[in-house]
Amino acid sequence: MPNLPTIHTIKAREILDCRGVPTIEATLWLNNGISITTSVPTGASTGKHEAIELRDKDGTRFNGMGVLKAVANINTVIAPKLHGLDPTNQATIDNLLNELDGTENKSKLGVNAILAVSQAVCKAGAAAYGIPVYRYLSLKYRLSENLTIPTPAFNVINGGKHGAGNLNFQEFLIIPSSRFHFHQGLQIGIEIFKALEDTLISKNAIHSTGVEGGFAPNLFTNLDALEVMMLAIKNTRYQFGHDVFLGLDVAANTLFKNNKYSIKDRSQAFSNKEFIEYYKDLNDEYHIFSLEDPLFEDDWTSWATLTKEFQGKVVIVGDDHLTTNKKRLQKAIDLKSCNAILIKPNEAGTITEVIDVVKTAKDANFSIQVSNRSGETNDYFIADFAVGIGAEYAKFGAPSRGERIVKYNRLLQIEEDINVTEAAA
Ligand code: 2PG
Ligand code: MG
Repeated sequence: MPNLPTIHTIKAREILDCRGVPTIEATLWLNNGISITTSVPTGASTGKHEAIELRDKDGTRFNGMGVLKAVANINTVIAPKLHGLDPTNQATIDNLLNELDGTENKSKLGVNAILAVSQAVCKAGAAAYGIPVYRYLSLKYRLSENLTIPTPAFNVINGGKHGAGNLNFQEFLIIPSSRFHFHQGLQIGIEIFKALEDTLISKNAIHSTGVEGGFAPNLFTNLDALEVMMLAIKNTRYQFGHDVFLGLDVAANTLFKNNKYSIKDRSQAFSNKEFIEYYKDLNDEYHIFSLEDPLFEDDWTSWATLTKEFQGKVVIVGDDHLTTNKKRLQKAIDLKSCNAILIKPNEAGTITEVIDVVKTAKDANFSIQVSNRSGETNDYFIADFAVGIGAEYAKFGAPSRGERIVKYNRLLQIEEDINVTEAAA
């Protein structure tokens, strides 16, 4: 076997995400002259247990959101330590990054700096073998038996911190049945998205879009949004409950104040118990397939009650609740507070840690949803990652806008690549 190339150097720079907010891009050169480039996303609705992004807080640049300190951490602290290392030694390099940082939440170097390097090393490892990232991850970690494309979950209506501010729930999702091939599911998502636009126009509702490319309409209540989605589905040839399903990311932290949940659908705030009853009614009406962050992130008891009430019939997803964190996931497994995890690499920080979380979740039969962030770049690493770890679902925003579409298009490429290579084998 020929010698694998080693890392020559890595260089980071400040670029902008899709909202015009600074983020980090890094280029890693191998000693055989091959280079790879990657960039990391950032979130708007962040859970308080996520690893910490380093921001400059210099009010004279980008409203304090610059990342020059994190960039400098890569170029001056991390880069000299990587020279000569084997890029396929992901765990060794990730351990080194954590040692250099030395904090529990990656606040010294910044999770944005650490993930940019860890992701670059992963891409470089694949490049060293000359294979695509999804295949490299699959062969290296063996987290699923077969290579499959995750079912897409399309964020077609943006509310909460992602919308125009008049809907409380953050994401209203369309999820095609997993019996469809990925390219069919994508087509279904696009056709329903178009039908949704037509439905909003016919109702004289605003149909401009929010942060993740979904519509941010001026509807009266959250239920109105679900009704409009049902109407849109009816106007297509797809059957609700058979071909397509509904999902919600409530991002309930934003609704939670003084131990109560407020939504515009009701003048009085809900207690924990009342809110769980509300979800049960909602599910009777709309057969919610997947329900993300329905409750405040640290209310473990109410999460466990809700999960028990739904008896495995609804996918209860922990995002802010778990923050891709192994300790929180273990607690969720022990308390049965949910049955699915949202995986966002930049909540954790290194690829090795994320892989460990995925493995723990799979061993506990948790369903895996890999997610983009609201502040995305055109990097499609996350699409390869979702296939490489064998995720069941991929939540990459609406089927519109370049930074979202690039990830869905990458899944199309991978679908074809798998088919061609399997036929050739
Ligand atoms: C979420 C995400 C991604 P953000 O809450 O699931 O859709 O949003 O990146 O703003 O945390
Ligand atoms: Mg979420």
